[in-house]
Amino acid sequence: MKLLVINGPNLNMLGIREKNIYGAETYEDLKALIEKTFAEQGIEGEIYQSNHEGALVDRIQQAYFDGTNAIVINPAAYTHTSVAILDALKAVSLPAVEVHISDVKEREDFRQISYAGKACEKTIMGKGFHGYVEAILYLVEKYK
Ligand code: CA2
Repeated sequence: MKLLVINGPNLNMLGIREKNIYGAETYEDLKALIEKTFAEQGIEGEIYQSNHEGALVDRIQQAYFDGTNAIVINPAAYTHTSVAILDALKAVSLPAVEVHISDVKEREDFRQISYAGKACEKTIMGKGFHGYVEAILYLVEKYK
């Protein structure tokens, strides 16, 4: 099984600011946790991060051609604005799980819509970095 984890804008800044919302651990720590989960599950995995909407769309499209079986995605702020990312997820039609580190439903009104979430079969939020582990385990259980 080949799994792709996609992270959107500013998530590379984890642990630097807004520690009260996203925790003190860094993006490197998050990548290490995800890599460990890939290894424990015996699956092939890739982690991709970009601050650019079009680059995220390109990477989702690439997943259709490179043998990816499922996607875990935290589109970050683009969650709440990007129909392009929603359309890309629909276009590739791969099983996808949406992850948010914070509990988005307890936050500002402008965060209450998720476009990408409309193409995802499950959303995990408010569980910190562990949400990524949960998403991977869900997809492995269902599709491996
Ligand atoms: O809770 C999440 O995972 C979010 O996707 C994070 C996004 C936010 O726009 C979404 O509404 C919820 C923001 C990620 C920005 O991360 C930062 C990290 C360090 C310092 C500042 C922002």
